[in-house]
Formats: sequence, C-alpha cells, structure tokens
Amino acid sequence: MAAAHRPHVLVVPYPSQGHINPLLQLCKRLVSHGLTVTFATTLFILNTFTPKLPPSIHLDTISDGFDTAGYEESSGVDDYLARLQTAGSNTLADLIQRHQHSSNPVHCVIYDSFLSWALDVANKFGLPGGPFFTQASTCNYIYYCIHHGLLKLPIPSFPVSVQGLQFLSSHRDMPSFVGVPGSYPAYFRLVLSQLSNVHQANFVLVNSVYEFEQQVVDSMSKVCPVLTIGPTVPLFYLDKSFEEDKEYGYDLFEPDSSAPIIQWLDTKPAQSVVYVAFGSMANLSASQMEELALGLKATTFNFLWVVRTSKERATLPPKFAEEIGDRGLILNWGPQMEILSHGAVGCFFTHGGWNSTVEALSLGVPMVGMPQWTDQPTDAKLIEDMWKVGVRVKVDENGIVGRNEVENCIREVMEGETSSQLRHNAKKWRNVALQAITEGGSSHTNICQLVSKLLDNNFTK
Ligand code: UDP
Ligand code: 7WV
Repeated sequence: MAAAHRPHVLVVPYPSQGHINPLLQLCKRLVSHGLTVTFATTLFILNTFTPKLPPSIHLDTISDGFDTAGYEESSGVDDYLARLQTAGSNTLADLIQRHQHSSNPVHCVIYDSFLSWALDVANKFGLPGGPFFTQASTCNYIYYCIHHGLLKLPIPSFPVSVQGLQFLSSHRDMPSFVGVPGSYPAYFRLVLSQLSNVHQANFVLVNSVYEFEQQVVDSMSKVCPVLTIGPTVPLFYLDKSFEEDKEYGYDLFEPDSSAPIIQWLDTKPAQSVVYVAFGSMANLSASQMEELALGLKATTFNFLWVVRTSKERATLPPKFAEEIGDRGLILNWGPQMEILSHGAVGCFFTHGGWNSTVEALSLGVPMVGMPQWTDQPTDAKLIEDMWKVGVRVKVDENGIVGRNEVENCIREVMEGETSSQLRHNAKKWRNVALQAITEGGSSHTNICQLVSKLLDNNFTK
C-alpha cells in the first residue's frame, strides 16, 4: 500500500506505564498489518522519557493539563482527572485538526478506555473510533453491570446471578472500588465511565485472550462489539520469529544500570529464583515491606526484588542486603519480560496488575498474587481459581500479609504439593496464548477483523 492510501490510526493511551505498554503493542501490531499509526501520549511524558520505538510508529502529543510534572503536579485524583478530560479533549481535537490539513489525515481513533470522552472528539470530526480496555474482561464486565444497573451495590450476596460472573464468590474477589466501598471515588467513577458509551463505539478492543475468560467475553459480546486481541506483550518471548519485538520500548522509570540482572540470573539454577515486583504504582507500607523481606529471607530461595521507590528501600531491615548476600538482588526497575522468560525464574510474586498477570500467564510462570487495589484482587482470583496457575495471599486482621504467609505461599508455588500442577497449568496457558496470536487463533483473527474494518470503511478517502 502506498503511504497515502494506508488508513491512519491515532492511538491515545492513559498516561501510566500499565496503560502505555499494551497500547504501544497494539500500535506495533497495526503497523505490521500495513497501517499508519500515530501514538499520542502526553506532552509531559514525551518531554521527560525517551522512547525506544520503531520509527514506523509516529509520535505526537495531547496534554493532560500538567505539562511540567504530570500527575505529581495536580492536587489529587479529582483535579488530575478533571483536567485530563478538558485539556485532553481540547488537545486531541487540535491534534486531529492539525493532521486534517496535512497529507496524512487521521482516519480512526483508538483510545484507552479510561478516556471515554475521546469518542466524542473523534465523532465531532466524523471519525470512527473505539476504546482499548487494558484490564481483564471480568473487571470490564463487572463495571458494565454496575454502570447499567445489572449489579446493585452493595452486592447483597454471592455468587452474583450475572452470566459469566458466577465464579466470583466474595467481596475479596471484586475490584477494590467495589469490594472496599467508598475507596477512591474518583477512580471508581473513571472505571465506570469506560462503559458509558461502548455501544456507540465502532469496536471495543480488550487486552485479553478469548480462551482466558471465555464466558465473560461471551456475555459482554452480547452488549457491545468486543474483540479480544491479547496478549499485548512483546511477542519474541512467545515466538522467537518476532525478533523485532523484544521490549515494550517506553519505560517511565530509569533502571539502576549498576545491577547486572540477567548475568545474575544466569548464575542461578533453573526455577530457583522468586521474581518479586508490584508494577509501577504500588507503594507498600513500612510494616508490609518488613514482613515481605523477612518472609523472602525465610524461604531460602533466591529472589530478584523490584523495590521501586527510595521510600520503600528505606524500610528494608537494616543490613538486609548484607545478610542475604548473593541469594538476593534488589533493583529499582528491570526488564520484566526478559526476567520472567529466564529459565532461572520459578515463581512470580506479583501485585497482579493485569499486564504482569498476562505476561506471566503468557510465559508460563506460576504466581503468588498479592493484590493492592483496583483490578488486582479480581486478577488474583483468576490466577488462583480460574486458571489455577498460582495462589493468593491472605491478609491478616491489620491488613498486612505476614512473613509466614509470604513464606508459605512461595513454598507452595516453588516446591509444595500443588507446585507441579501449577507449573503444568501455567505451561498450558502459555500454549493457549501462543495459539491465540498464531494465524487462525482467536486474537489473530480479531486483529485481522479490526484491520479489515479499518480498510473496508474506506477511511482513506
Ligand atoms: N514493569 C517493568 N519493570 C519493572 C516492573 C514492571 O517493565 O521493574 C512493567 C511490567 O512488565 C508491566 C508494567 O510495567 O508491563 C506494569 O503494569 P501492570 O499492569 O502489571 O501494573 P501497574 O503498574 O499498572 O500497577
Ligand atoms: C492508573 C490510575 C488509576 C487506575 C489505574 C491506573 C488502573 O487500575 O489501571 Br484505577
């Protein structure tokens, strides 16, 4: 296709690591199908972090209204989300308008489902568009049912009667905004707003695999045009023929170059290391950090632990690093896909963010889920009960996961009775993920369907 006749898709992420990663991977897939793609993150992010992306992905910006320091500059969640919507809508309109007068106008807008207002902007210019959901279909459908009154809050009893959600058996399985009523009201409104206009979208993309959440995808497909297109992870680790797709390419954190992570893993026996990481946002309390440190120490396994913030690092027991010696390596940020795919890693101790969950499931790594908030409790439920690829920690009466619980959960995944079954199941799901992205597989078929929609609607005129 000559460049001028290729549909030009504008992709707009929510400005956080867990949202940028999957939307970028979508960009790569669309480029590989011959489309022209522009990725528009915020001015703050583009000015502050340097991406390592293929030149075929064009970069542009919108504004969240906080061009100097992003979220840190806001006075809190309400302020941030309000300005993200007003400044975001205006600057998205500006961006589309600027392109309209170029040789390369935008034909379609794919926006993060957190930015549901982007559909109004696209439609104002007569453009089609659709959201990309970066969380599990189970969470999306829970929010759909709440938004549309099919689930009333507080949920009076479990299991709920909604088809596809019957496996949820307590408040502990629900997203935190539902399970802990009144927590983060502005974020709760945000996740519900995702579902406000899905029936008006031209398509609804989800970072999941049909086979991962079959029943719930079937239910949601009855109310909007869902296309599961996951896993949106760098594909090299699933299939070595994707040589160009080894990393996401847009990290919002600078790794300590001093830590020789992969060389360290290379010195460890197969499946002897616990990889511990809580994604890009979690902040563990001082007492939780201490319990985790002592639990890890008690297991006697090797561990690779991402302690992201200096505040968290300051809460480690004195002399912890010396005491564990070469058994443990602590880093502030690492190449997670490369780590998870390393043969030395035998268990992923995770907060269960959806990307981390999908990454581990796609690589066949069993997990311990230690959810913090938002969609993570539900992801931990899926890990433990739907896919049976891991266990979920129990929280004590003070809201802390104690050192013994940390130790026991790790032992169960690394060497317990259920360990070999978890590993067996994890391999099975890896294969499901691989099949899905292979020609004829569910996600491959859905991406082809999306691409042909983009071509057929003849957006090129
Ligand atoms: N990640 C990474 N290095 C780290 C920790 C996390 O590259 O040291 C990546 C991880 O692979 C995932 C993303 O950051 O793609 C985190 O997304 P997730 O949904 O798991 O959690 P969130 O950060 O949104 O809580
Ligand atoms: C960033 C900010 C708020 C939320 C999330 C990410 C998420 O859960 O993905 Br609620």
